[in-house]
Amino acid sequence: MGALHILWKLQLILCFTQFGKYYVSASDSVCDIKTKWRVDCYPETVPSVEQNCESRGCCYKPVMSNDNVPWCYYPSNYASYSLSKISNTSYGYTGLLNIQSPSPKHYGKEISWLSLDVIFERKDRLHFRLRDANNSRYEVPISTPIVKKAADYPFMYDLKLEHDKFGIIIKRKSSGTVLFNSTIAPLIYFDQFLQISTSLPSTNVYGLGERHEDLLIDTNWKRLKFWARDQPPHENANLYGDHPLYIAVEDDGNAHGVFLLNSNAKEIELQPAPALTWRMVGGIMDFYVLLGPTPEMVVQQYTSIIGKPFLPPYWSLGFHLCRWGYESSNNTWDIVKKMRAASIPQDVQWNDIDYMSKYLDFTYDPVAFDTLPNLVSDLHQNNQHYVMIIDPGISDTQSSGSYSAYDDGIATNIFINDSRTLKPIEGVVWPGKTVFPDFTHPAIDVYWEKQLRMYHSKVPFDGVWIDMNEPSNFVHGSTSSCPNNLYENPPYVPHVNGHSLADRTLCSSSKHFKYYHYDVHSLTGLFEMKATSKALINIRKKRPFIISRSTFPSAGLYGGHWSGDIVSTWHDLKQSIASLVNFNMFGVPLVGADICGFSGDTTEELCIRWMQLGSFYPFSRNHNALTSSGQAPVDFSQETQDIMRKTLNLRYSLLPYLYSLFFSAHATGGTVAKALFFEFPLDKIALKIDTQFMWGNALLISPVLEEKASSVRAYFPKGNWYYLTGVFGKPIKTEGEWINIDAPLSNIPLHIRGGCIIPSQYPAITTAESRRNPLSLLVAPDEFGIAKGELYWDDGDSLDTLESNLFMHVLFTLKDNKLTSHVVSALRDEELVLSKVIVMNVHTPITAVYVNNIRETFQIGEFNILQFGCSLNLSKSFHIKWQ
Ligand code: MIG
Repeated sequence: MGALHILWKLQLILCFTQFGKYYVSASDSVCDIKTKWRVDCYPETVPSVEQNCESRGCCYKPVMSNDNVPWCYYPSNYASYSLSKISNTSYGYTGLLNIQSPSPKHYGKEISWLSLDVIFERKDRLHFRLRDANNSRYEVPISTPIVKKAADYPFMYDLKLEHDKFGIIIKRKSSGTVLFNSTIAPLIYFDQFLQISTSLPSTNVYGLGERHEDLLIDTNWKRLKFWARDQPPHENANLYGDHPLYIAVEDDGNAHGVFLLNSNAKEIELQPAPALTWRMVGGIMDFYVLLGPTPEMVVQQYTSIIGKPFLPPYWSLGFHLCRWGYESSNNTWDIVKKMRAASIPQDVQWNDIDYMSKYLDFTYDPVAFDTLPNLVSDLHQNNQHYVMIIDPGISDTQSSGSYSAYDDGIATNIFINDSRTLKPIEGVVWPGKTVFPDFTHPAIDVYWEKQLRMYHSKVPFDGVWIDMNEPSNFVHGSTSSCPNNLYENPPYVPHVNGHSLADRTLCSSSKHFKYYHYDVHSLTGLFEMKATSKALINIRKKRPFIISRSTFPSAGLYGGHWSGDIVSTWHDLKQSIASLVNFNMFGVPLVGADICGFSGDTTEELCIRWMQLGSFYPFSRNHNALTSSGQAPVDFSQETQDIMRKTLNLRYSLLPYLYSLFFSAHATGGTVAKALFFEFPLDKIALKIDTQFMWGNALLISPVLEEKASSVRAYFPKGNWYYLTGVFGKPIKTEGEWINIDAPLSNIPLHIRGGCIIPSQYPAITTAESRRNPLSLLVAPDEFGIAKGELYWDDGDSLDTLESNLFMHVLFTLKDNKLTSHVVSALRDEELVLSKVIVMNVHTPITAVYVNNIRETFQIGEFNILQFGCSLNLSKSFHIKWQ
């Protein structure tokens, strides 16, 4: 090993010319690398030319092709780090890495000594990080588990460290599949340019957001960018949030995840090897590898690091209506009244920025919105809720003493400062010139709660919509531009939209209490969610409801997300599916897109199809832009209103199931809505499907996504399925196939999977009312006549019902014509009644049904559907059998 090492060094020294330039010639064998394995040595926006490639010590070989194959790439012997010391610790290993020979200084200050920690945190979760061995660097200030002692053997992974040219190789023990292998390219660690590559076991790669793209990530030389940005969603752009997690499905159907905990501007370059390269402009390399082996388990392992999703209030699973441009509280109220008169379910009415006086946060327009408090109390009297928007920009141009949001902030020095003046940095947003609260400031909670409480005493809102928190700024950097320094102009700028970190936001060198904006920019939304959540809990003493535009890992602990300014097009209708299943992977299950689209005018048909799909968004809100034509259900014809009412009634009838999924996600950290591959990772077709999705493991939603279509070509993975809409109860038995499903304008195709039992409830126009109705069970047997399901229930609005054990949890099982319940946890005061059971596809004839041994009348309908009534308190175990 030693001799090789010396030889290796010698070779590098020979490559070093006296002009301080590295030199490799493309004909050198070290440049003999297959095209698909080339790792980009010149990721800058301008194409590399031979000279500057070679001065980096890299290989230069042009390739004529349409994709982005790098012409300049790392030779196989490029200088990297060597692992010079490694020792065992109670948690795993600690090691020391030393740069083998200094790299060409293209990226500023190189860090010569790195410390390595490998932590065997759990048998299914491996953690490793690389830091500067001598100086502390910025690390993401979110709380993650601190593990001081390795998990017990055996682990699901094998780890190998390459010493001479440092590399980390992680295999899945059971299959030998290599999940992570950083030896494919040099490790690079400059102060403002960090890079590490890994091979991938397959091209089935998912996650990595926020994106407005297909579900399956393109590994054919695709670059993804991460830097929170007020960016109307489109392909190839960095959007509002940053979620550096991918999930990959291996060829044998096992799944793993890789999470890089880093909040600086970043890029990922994917290549067809398959492989990928992470590039970041600061922070440390802090990686977690999650062993699954199912995609659902990967998400649970991920949320074991970043935190499990909050439990939303039950009412927030109802239908929400919003638009920008109601213009007055009376107009807003009119819509609410029309919705009630049309008996269309609505739980929540929203207001956009037009409610404010001069767009000032924590105020309302005393003229146009004079009746706002009356509207809110009317909503409350009708068991409905009210949510309004708050933007982070605080006006700094109001007369002194007249605007406490500014005055209090100045008094406690809460705003983000300009690094030149150490005075609040000023940008421009809706109210004109504004300053920006520093949500990472230790005193932010007091300040933020005070403002919200003051406004709540005038307008008792029930939740907060936080927008513009990338943060968005209508001027570049600030009203007095940005200084010229390494934060504003780092040696390498990821290919973010706008070509500059300060574009449409604040100067990167702005000073937070402890951090530079450069490091914490993409955390703005997360920290605003956190402060808003705390404030809401203190003010309302009930479950908080927050929807945020910008998000980062851990956002799901505090609230949900909507996908921003999409367009009223069929394309964006379709793309909303990938975005909602992605956010479920990111631990933010409460997610939806603006139903009927935000900008542009919808058509009646598009809006019908969107209301149908949107009635299956975990967060279901119709929202519209300022100048777009009306798209509330009551803005359309009677026929259309009938269809929209029908689809919302369908949603409301399924809310006990949806709520159970949220409860389970809160308790176990999994998903609510998911892509088909989550349930069918071995099905090659399911791996690509993003035109359909599932609620839990039971419901398959196959929306119409095309204009003038009256059927859907839907994919049904292997198993038994039953129609819930259209021909109710009709069975499908398949080995996995595409089936044309009728979908007249009045219907969204919805199927239940054999093997599942779901609770449902008679709908009503608010959840407060639907919650009081008795429940039904829908039982869908698999090929062996077996089915399982569960129900979670609580009062729907109190804090910490899980922690205080104030919830009901019941398991249902069907086997051998017997349906039984097992009460894991019972309700104390409330009584929840089961009044009906529907069992698909029973074996006939049936002569008798016994509910807790008492004979009950029953019906057998078409497709052998068995149906009977009952009156059972769900807090008590029951057994039902038929013969
Ligand atoms: O600069 O508040 O994404 O939902 O209607 C636009 C007005 C600001 C962007 C949000 C959108 C909202 C709009 N906002």
